[in-house]
Amino acid sequence: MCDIGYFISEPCGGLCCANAYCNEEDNKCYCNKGYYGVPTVNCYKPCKDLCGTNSYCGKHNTCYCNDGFYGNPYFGCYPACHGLCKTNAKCDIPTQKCVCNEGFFGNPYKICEKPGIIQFEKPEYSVIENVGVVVIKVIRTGSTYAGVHVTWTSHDVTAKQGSDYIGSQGKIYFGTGVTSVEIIIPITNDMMYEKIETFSLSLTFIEPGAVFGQLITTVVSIEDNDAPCGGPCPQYSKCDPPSQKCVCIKGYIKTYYGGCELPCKGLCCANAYCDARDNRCKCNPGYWGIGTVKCFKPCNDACGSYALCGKDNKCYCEQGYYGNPYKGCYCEYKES
Ligand SMILES: [Ca+2]
Ligand SMILES: [Ca+2]
Repeated sequence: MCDIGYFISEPCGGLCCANAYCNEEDNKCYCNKGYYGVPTVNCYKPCKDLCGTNSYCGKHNTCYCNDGFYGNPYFGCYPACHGLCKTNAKCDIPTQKCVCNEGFFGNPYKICEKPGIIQFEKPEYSVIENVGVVVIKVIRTGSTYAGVHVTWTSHDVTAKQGSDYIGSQGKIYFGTGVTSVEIIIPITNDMMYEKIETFSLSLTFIEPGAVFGQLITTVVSIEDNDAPCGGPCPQYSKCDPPSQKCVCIKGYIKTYYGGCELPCKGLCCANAYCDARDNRCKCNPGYWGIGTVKCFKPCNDACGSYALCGKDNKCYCEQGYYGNPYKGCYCEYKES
């Protein structure tokens, strides 16, 4: 029972609403911890305690994602692209998809790299004509992520497109992960002797995703394997490069049948010569004999003055002269 003059009074006059309490010290209503509002009217949990992870209750008692977080704040907010963007990649906020940074290519969820470099493997190639093809390698270093088309063009130097090799232009494709692609150029085997012939190949256009390196031109030499003059020249002849015909070597002459042989077949004996007019051996002037057998000086050149060599190869004094024809003849007869 209360003393006289007193009556039961409820704390704070019983005015505190639900989720509020009366503070005995000042006899005032306050919202319970974690509740907001006017404690005599309505105490409420912000946003009805519905905000998910990484979100907060803001204006109009509405949930909002924390700064740098995205998604539905009532179901929980997540960092940009769920934090899945890897090296050299960033999150595209509107789509929440990872993309490679500008100038980089690759899989943004794994790695993005600088564009691959495409160029010829070697500055020059050599091929033997009868091999049939030359295989020219184009290589890619660095990122191999992008699928890239590359075009090439050929240029004649001394070889001619269409007759010495086939292919004026073409296109090659580097698929993802591919580091090397071959350009195969057919070489014409013309079976004709010729000098080394050359042509060049240039890379001309490349799709984005890769860039050209330094080596975008290569020179191809076609080495001839055809024999000079179409094969070995006959005996005593050699190939004349300008005309590509076999010609007789020095000192030899052409025969009626196309071969080469020594003048007079080389049968002339000493002190004889081959007469080009009839290809026969003749004794040199002042010599007697048969050009292919023996040529000799008449009487061995032993006749003295006013003496002549006879058909029997003996010396005789000229008519009207007397004496020893080997020592010299005299006009008058003298007892020797
Ligand atoms: Ca050729
Ligand atoms: Ca040839």
